[in-house]
Amino acid sequence: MALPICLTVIAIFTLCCVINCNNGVEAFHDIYPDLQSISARSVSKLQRTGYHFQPRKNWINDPNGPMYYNGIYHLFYQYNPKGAVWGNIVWGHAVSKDLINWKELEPALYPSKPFDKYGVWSGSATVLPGKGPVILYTGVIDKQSNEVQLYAIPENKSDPFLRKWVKPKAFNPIVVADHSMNASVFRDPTTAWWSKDGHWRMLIGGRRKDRGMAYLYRSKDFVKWIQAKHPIHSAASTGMWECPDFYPVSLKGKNGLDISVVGSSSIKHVLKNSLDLTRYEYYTIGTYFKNKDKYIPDNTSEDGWGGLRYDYGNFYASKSFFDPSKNRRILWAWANESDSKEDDVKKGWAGIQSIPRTVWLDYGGKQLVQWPVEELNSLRKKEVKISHQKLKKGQHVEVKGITAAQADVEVTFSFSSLDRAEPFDSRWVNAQDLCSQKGSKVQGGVGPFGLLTLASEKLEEFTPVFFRIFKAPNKHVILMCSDARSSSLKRELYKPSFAGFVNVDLAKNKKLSLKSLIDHSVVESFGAGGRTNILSRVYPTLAIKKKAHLFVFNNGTEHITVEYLKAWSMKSARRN
Ligand SMILES: *[C@@H]1O[C@H](CO)[C@@H](O)[C@H](O)[C@H]1NC(C)=O
Ligand SMILES: *[C@@H]1O[C@H](CO)[C@@H](O)[C@H](O)[C@H]1NC(C)=O
Ligand SMILES: *[C@@H]1O[C@H](CO)[C@@H](O)[C@H](O)[C@H]1NC(C)=O
Ligand SMILES: *[C@@H]1O[C@H](CO)[C@@H](O)[C@H](O)[C@H]1NC(C)=O
Ligand SMILES: *[C@H]1O[C@@H](CO)[C@H](O)[C@@H](O)[C@@H]1NC(C)=O
Repeated sequence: MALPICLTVIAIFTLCCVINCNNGVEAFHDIYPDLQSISARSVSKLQRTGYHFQPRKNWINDPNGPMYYNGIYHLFYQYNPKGAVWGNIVWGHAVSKDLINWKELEPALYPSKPFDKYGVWSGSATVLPGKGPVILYTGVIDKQSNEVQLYAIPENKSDPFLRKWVKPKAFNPIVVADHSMNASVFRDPTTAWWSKDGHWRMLIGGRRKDRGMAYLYRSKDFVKWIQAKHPIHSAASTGMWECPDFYPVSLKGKNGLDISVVGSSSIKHVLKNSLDLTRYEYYTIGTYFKNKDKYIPDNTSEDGWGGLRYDYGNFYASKSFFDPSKNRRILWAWANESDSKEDDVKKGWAGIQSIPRTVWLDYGGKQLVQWPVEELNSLRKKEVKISHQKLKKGQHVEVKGITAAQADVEVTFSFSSLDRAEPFDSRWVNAQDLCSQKGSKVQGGVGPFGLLTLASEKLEEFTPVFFRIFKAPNKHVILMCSDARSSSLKRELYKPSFAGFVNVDLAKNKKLSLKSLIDHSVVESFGAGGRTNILSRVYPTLAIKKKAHLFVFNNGTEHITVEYLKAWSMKSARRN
């Protein structure tokens, strides 16, 4: 008799959580105790990705502690070994030589000590020169989710895969919240950076009332940590800052920088926070005043809910690391499912990682640019091309000859005039709302034009990824959408019209480029060379496997030319 009551309570709890999100009440995750230990009898291959990272089965969320060490890339991730919804969390562990083909190992961290008995939550890795890697992570010490910060080190640094990690008794926990802080919103330590004053520094996410903040700690020996007087930065009304990430970027070129590079005049810093309240992230670009232990965003970077985003879609809890082997900074994030928990239990899996992306500062220094790591190209097989294809209003042309459900496509569109651009209404501040008003089916002036991905032959289902250009008083406004509303005939799915604005100047160059990585249940798109990016999770019912099609389309009065398009069938990555 207890079961139905219990289910009702769970349903109410989940609902409360959803309703209360905006009041700043704990929204860390919905919890489904009845589902979290149901092991899948079989794993459904139907919507599984071919080349995005996901473990063989069960639930994953945040990427943790990504690093490069002795020729091997390590990816850890929040993982439920027992079921396909959140719960029973351990640090899953996979290793790779190329960031694309992975070998899954046994979990690296699992609750084993009084200080992490109720959870081994997110954290980061730091490679100490001459000493090897150290993981900093959050341990949950009680059922009230009070959190402390811990460290773990490899049991045997000579093991090339660093399979086993130990949590030394000495000094653990290394950081606990002081009495002025709320210990249940105090988590996700960053990679530490080293300064010439002889200290390591790292950040921990938190909140005071509604103010989101990144607490700063410093240490001489990596085990005794002292809290700085002030957080490195905070912002009003942003709620809990999860998974802060803080790193330098170069003002000169695409090379990444080691996290400890500071103070030079040719760098800026990036601070990214994942907002627990809204479940999306934003970042600012600014200056790190290391003598004052302060970070101040540039006045061109909005510091709040409307700020710049790495990705305007399904992309959360991201984390970057510096790859010294190729002098680049690489960014990962968790992309959750858009179907129901019951679907996930049936599938036997939930959650994928984005394709790892190289990230650098755009010229002008006002935003970041991202692009899939070059190693992904090793999966390209059959290639098809289209060039100088004109598209009139209402026209769509198929890109034939590739596996459209598992593909990589790059296209450059051009147009001869912006005269027909629709007027922009200055009240349109939210791109996603605008895309929901002006989707691909609403014909326009210049655009909508772009790709129809994961499309069924007769377009009963398709996920359009497209641009639409508006005329504002002194400039043009470019909207990029990845609209899931027509993605599936299945109704009970989350189908947002994800969108962002694209900040490029069309006066000089009447061209826009788009790249989409299509992988069964994910469409990960990069607009204008990676300046605006959107990852969508979609679950077609007709446009699956060989029945998926890819088209280019135009639904605006201005003629559009596909200057150049290349598309590739993609091989599956090795994932064990
Ligand atoms: C601390 O944070 C938790 C989780 O958001 C919240 O439920 C609790 O009310 C907070 N405590 C205080 C004293 O603000
Ligand atoms: C450490 O790993 C190396 C390489 O795998 C191995 O040769 C060595 O025996 C290991 N040491 C211990 C103490 O297990
Ligand atoms: C923004 O800061 C720059 C210098 O960093 C300054 O020249 C400019 O006037 C500022 N703009 C605004 C709107 O405050
Ligand atoms: C183009 O617009 C027409 C008219 O609204 C609509 O029927 C059609 O579905 C649109 N095409 C796409 C690809 O959305
Ligand atoms: C991913 O799933 C959708 C649909 O359930 C939610 O609306 C999002 O909030 C969720 N995203 C994250 C980061 O949890």
